[in-house]
Amino acid sequence: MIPDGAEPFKGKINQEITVTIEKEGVYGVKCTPHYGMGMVALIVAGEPVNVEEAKAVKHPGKAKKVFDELFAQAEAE
Ligand SMILES: [Cu+2]
Repeated sequence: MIPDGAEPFKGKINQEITVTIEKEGVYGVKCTPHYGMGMVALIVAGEPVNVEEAKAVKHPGKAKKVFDELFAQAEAE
């Protein structure tokens, strides 16, 4: 769930990471051990150019519900 040409990023457990977003669009973020429990985030940088592709991604368990809520919230802003 990142725009075309954007760099994927990955942090280690319990370590802060700093990411500079270079390409506009939406970025899905998941906590690997708690993904199925819905521990996910959505970053919207500039225009959400890849939102339809991002919405088409399938997610396990509660992650789907949380992403649906995050997309609805992003669209309401
Ligand atoms: Cu987690």
